[in-house]
Amino acid sequence: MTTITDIAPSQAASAAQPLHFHAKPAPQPATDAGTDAWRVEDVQALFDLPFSDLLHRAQTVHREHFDPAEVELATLLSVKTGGCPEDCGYCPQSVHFDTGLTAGKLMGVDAVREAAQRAKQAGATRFCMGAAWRAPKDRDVDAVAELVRTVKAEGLEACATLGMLSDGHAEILRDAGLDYYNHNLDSAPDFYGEIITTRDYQDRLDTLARVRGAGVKVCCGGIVGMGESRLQRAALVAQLANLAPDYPESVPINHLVKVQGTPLADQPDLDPLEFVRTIAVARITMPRARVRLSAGRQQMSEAVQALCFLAGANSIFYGEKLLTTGNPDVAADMGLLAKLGLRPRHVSAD
Ligand code: SAM
Ligand code: DTB
Ligand code: SF4
Repeated sequence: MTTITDIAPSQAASAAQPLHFHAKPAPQPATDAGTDAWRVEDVQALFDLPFSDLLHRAQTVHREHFDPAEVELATLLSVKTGGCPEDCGYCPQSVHFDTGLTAGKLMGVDAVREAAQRAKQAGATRFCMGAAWRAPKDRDVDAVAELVRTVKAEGLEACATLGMLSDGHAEILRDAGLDYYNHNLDSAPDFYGEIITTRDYQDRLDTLARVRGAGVKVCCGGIVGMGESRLQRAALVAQLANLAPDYPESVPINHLVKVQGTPLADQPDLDPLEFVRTIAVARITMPRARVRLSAGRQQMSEAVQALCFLAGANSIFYGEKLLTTGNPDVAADMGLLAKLGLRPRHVSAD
């Protein structure tokens, strides 16, 4: 048996050194065309990394840009529910599918103020209002601008997701104090037509350009688990990462919530580790973005959520409800964060 006294000092020193196993160099954005755009094949190569290499890389990038213990809490409110003319195959709010949802009118200022106050009280710093519109009319935008002023007056960051915007709409929302506009690309360009037929990808890109043009911060992500391939997940992430002039400040990664009555209700389950990989790849390709572990957390184990935080997610939807479906309750989320040594982000909203 070898004891420590049998080993020369230099050997003892080296024996005490941790061993470092270096993975193959990981993919970087292509620069050969003089751009720093991500090629889909390079994003796919990230997806294909051994799981531990992928998570190590994502953790490293995360820690270079963020405090890894801090998680943003964003509360959602459906300010106008159901009756949407679009046919997005995942969505319980489309008129094309019978999901048993009762459509409603746009909520008033008082009810929104109360919801914002409750969210703030519970510790949220961002308040996101969702409306089931294909595209708001001018008078809808004016009414939502009033809701934005109401939310801002409570000292919260304001976000809205209202569908496609026309010229001038983003400016009205900006002048009301809107911080972020959420408009997701949702899937890869070549998968989009299988999920939605009432609009196309370019419509989404046009609205995103209007939001950017008005100087409103962009919240844009997608849904995973709709039957897309890994290559298509990579293509979605590449689209997000390559958005010009910069990638979104906020990137919600939703797991499909299967709602009875929608065409995707019986979609086979995605391997949860593939969802974690998607979070990690989003973190690596969009290092400064808030990557939000979004819809689908209620159906996810705590262990998978913990892996998502390890993979670089640093934001969640917080509060019992998403728009129309459930979300973990506040006590459960506070328990999970405490268990993981994570703490909610605090901002002093101006
Ligand atoms: N109508 C607007 C629009 O589509 O842009 C705003 C509201 S829409 C409900 C906002 C986002 O919710 C969609 O882009 C999609 O990412 C997400 N979403 C809707 N239904 C979902 C589901 N069943 N599972 C996961 N995400 C969903
Ligand atoms: C986003 O990316 N996800 C949120 C928010 N932006 C608007 C919506 C999730 C909706 C999940 C299904 C529902 O509750 O209706
Ligand atoms: Fe309408 Fe938005 Fe739902 Fe599509 S995702 S049906 S646009 S509310």
